[in-house]
Amino acid sequence: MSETTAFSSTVSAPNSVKASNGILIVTIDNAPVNATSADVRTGLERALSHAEAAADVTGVVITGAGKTFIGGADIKEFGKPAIEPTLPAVIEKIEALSKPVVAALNGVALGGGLELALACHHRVASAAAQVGLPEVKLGIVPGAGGTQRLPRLIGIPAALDLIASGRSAKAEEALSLGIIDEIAQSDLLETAVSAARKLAGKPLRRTGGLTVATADPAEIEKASAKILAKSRGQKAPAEVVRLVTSSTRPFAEGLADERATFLALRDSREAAALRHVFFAEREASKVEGLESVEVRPVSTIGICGLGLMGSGIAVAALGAGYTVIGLDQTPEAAEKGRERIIGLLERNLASGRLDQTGFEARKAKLSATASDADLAPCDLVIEAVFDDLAVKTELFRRLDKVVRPDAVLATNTSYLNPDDIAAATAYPGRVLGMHFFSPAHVMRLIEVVRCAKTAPDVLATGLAVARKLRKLPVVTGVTEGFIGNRIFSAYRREAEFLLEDGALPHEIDAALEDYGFPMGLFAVYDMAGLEIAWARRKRQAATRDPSIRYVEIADTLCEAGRFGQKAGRGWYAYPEGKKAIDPEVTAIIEAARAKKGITPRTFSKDEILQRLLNAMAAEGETLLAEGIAARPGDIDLVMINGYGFPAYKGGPMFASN
Ligand code: T1G
Repeated sequence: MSETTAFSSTVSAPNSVKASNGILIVTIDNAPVNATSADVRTGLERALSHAEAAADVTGVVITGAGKTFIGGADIKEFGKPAIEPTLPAVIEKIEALSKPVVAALNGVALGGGLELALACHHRVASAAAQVGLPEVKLGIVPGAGGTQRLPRLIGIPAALDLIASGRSAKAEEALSLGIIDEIAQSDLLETAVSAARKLAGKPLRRTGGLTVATADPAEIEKASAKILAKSRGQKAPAEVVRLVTSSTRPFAEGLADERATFLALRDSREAAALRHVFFAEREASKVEGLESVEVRPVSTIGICGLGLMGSGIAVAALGAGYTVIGLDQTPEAAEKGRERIIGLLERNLASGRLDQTGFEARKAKLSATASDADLAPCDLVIEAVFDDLAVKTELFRRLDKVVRPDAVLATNTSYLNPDDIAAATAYPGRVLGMHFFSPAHVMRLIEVVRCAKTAPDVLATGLAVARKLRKLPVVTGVTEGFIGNRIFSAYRREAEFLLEDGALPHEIDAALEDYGFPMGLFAVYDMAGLEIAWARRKRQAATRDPSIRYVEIADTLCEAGRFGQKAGRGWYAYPEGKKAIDPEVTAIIEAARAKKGITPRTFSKDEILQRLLNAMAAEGETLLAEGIAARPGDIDLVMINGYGFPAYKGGPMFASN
């Protein structure tokens, strides 16, 4: 006879409540994150009905198996016909039960998971538990009571902060806010059972019946305005503000409005785009053929070149717990680099992102040198030296003599061919590309370049290190500019075609910013500087195919010394540092049109956008056909995380569907 009763294939409880003094301990076991699937909801409903009816049951504890309480509603069910019971129905049953229901948060309680816990009559958490309502990150609002119950527990300002940001709160903060009632000092389940027993037979605090504490209208107004300003055209944050600030109305009315809003947003294009991004991020790290490959152990990372990029990589590596040995050309340069890294850590300390213990631990794991020999203990060396083939190959040849044969060598090159660098080393199989995006301690994206000879376990090691750096690794094949710069070059080229055809820089930038890019292409161009691209175009001039359309406008700007914001003028003028349309640039563009005999026409924002999106998607299709990118979602992730493409539009490949 089984020891447990299975209320469904994912929800069970021990047969007898004797051992738990009349408390029914209900466990949700729905790998990988205990999402509230239809089976989970059915099991919970049956367990609650049993608890209500069973004379020997005096209370209920609900907990999760594994490291997660409940990771949320089952996103994979979105877009499919609803299956009863809905999550709100199960949650309503919990809150209305005549016997106490205690949530035992054994791990993260997110989205519907936290909403279920909020309807319980008491919440106990393990010290490692975290809670949050991240629905806005999926383009939706909480759909099972979160916007109505959370303000009843913690007030409107705190609820606005958590729900509109989608951030998680650790157990300590959740306790101080009033989201949870206690943190288990010993065994979580024992603490929860004891809490349920104390509540048995007593009047129960039903969250839905609580009154929302009055808050300072000015504070609410200020918080709301900040959220709306940050939402940059997304719908969900604005709806969160509306639902939470109106949670003082009758509970049933608020629930109905919340549910209707959730359903409408769930079926929106914006939510579909964000779900696409969510799943694409998880797909990106699944590389065919690497499933059973063992990664090489990495604990010490060498970083060659301690400039802006190298020092950013060092901060990320130190933050992930690695020992870091920095190398630069001279002892002075090495010391300067070490100071730059410490300076970045001090900035994190000052901002509260890092505490003193963390700062000291990182500092203790950092050293800098001008001597190659000091890199001997490194398991992985990442070079971020000047982007010149001779410089990089010479460095890797020196490293061949210093590090172990099984140490991994990674090049951070943006535009060189990593195969050429690998070919110059003694063990090409240990070479791969790790193309970080600057500032490397902030930007999540790393393009992990699979060179022709990269060994599978070296690629797997690069991916594992990238994930430990809390980065978003996307594998790319070898091509000039990899995925991101190939797409960027294609859409920059199309934008310059548009200039010749009749559009102006500020019109193109306005179209991109209206679509959701934080900055237009030409403004970005001016910020990055025009000279590097100009130098590359000059190198390519001799071999350029004259039959392919080439726009000379950017060359003309550079020849006139208009290198961008740093030079005080580029695509725009910058009087007192403020971007302004420059009639000189308009004249240069008009002259270029005349030289090619082009009769300019005006373009609507939609026409401009469509041409740019089509150019990105077309280049993406080429990258897929060439095998440079493994899947469309990878291309979307690169453009969203490296080039400002708005996530709530899903990326160029999603947007082209
Ligand atoms: N639904 C379905 N699948 C999910 C899922 C979810 N909510 N969360 C994760 N997965 C899958 C994921 O795709 C991956 O699948 C595997 O689980 C491991 O995920 C009504 C409507 C919980 C912190 O937004 O933040 O509740 O690749 O790699 O690093 O108001 O998953 O193995 O096939 O991320 O340990 C709100 C989303 C939903 C939380 C665990 N909840 N999930 O992190 O694992 S909407 C969220 C996460 C909602 C209610 C509304 C994380 C995690 P595969 P993983 P992890």
